[in-house]
Amino acid sequence: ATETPWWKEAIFYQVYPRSFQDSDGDGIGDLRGINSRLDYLAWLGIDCLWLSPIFDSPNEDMGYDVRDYRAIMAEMGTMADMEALIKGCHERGMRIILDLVVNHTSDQHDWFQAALADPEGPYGEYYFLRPGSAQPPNNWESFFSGSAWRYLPEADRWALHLFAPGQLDLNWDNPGVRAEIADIVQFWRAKGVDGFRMDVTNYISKSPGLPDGNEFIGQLIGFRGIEHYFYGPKLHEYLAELRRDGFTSPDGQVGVMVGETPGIGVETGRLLSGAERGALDLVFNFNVLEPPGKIRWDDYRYDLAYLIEFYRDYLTRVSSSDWIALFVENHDNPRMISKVLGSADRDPVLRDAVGIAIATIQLTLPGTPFIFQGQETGSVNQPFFDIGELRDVESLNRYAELLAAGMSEEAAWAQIMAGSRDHARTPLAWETGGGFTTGAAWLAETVAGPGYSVAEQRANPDSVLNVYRRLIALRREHPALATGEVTFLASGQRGYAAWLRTSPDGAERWLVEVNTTGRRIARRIPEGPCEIVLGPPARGATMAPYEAVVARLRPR
Ligand code: ISL
Repeated sequence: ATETPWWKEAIFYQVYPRSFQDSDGDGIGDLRGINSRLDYLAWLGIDCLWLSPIFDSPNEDMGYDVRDYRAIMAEMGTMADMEALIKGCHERGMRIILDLVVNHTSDQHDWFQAALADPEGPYGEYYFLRPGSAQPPNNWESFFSGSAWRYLPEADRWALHLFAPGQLDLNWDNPGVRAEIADIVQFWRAKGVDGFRMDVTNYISKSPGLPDGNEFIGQLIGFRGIEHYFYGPKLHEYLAELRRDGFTSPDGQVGVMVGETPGIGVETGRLLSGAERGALDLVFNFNVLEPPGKIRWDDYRYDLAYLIEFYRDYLTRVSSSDWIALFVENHDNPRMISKVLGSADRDPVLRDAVGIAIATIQLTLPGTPFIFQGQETGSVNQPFFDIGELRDVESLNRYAELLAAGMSEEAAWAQIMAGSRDHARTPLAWETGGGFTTGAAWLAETVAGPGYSVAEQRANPDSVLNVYRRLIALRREHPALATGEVTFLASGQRGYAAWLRTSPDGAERWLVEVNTTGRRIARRIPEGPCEIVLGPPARGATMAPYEAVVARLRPR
């Protein structure tokens, strides 16, 4: 029998380095800051850190525009700090993965500068450059507003950028580009990095000839051209090649490949992460974040029943050897508690109940959980008051675009507040009054609310944070909760969800039940004697709003 790979049993934690911990008072989080907080993450029970970008970057898109893949962003520290951080993780039995942003580079990367200087030379082939004509080469749209093409007067060329104008798409059809990327991965693997989260990795292969996008699909998805790159013709081939040439160390160990795969859907996602496919190990399936018909900019209440239903359905569609990633937040999305509760998110009773329900769902289903910094302390959306407080290029561009299209300031602001990525990017509130920096934070300090800093949450045994910690410990102690069978129980009542987790020998059985509504509802599944590990002292006839229960059942 083959051994279970480590990442199937691991709990991942996403650090947004800019906003985690500042060590030198410049208001920007840094590597020494992260290093100084490793004991907190070990205490929480984290197995693997994922750091959002820390490579040298002009930060047009907060590090997702890399200038040098082998250098550390000056504001975040030095290579020696990075080596110390890797060592610090490994000494505590934790692993660490980095963010590999290679669908595009910054326009300040040497490759792009060389391409500009000599578009006919070898570096011209590193990007998608097209002759300067009156119109952009095709009708594709950028995710960050406007055409996906930027005209470069110095070179009389158009260059493709699916994201910001300073993020130019690399031409993966060029074997030289693929070799450079494999080299970058090997460089970091040799430094001890345990793998990568791979940014928009499903976008790397584009349809030959870059044909126009279909208008209807563009309307439907919101971005014209997407059908020409979201699952491109060479995608699988390039990922398998990178696995072999980049992620596989000389000793045969393979670094974990976690694909960030927006818009991929369940069926296509399987083709990328399926155990037999030899491409990625895990993919993030973003359909979990919004129910069908909703987008991030819509102001609506997310139904926790959908979160459970999405993963139930997903789990029935993968084979028994496949493995899924479980996540509800990241640095690109508002806080989940706020999506569920809306303006009631500051009510401590509801806030705790929803935070705990989310933790329970994420930590008792099969799959690999990814927790985003601050999720574990019950963070909610930041109360921003003015567009001038925001820093994210996507929010700023979108706001300007909406106003230019004639929308009122009020309506445009409401949209930005529903979906802004800056909600999740404010600094982690370590203690009352901050604790992130001694200087002025680069983005508004988080208004956590009384009781919701890390220090206060740690001190309160019933806090969201302590529930995360207990559930993580439980999952580690009882493999039934990590890798055991799952059986969803039909209850016949909307708002009541329940599932069993069972160890292969049947000796261990766990019952999880969640009230996904803000109302008191009847408890449905009768069970004999059980030991309640999370929830009210006894299983009464009804469940409180958003109540979650984890109970150990007698073996059959
Ligand atoms: O915000 C989005 C587009 O409207 C998301 O779809 C997001 O851009 C997408 O998930 C890709 O995200 C990743 O790549 C981006 C970067 O801005 C995000 O922070 C990153 O997570 C470009 O590198």
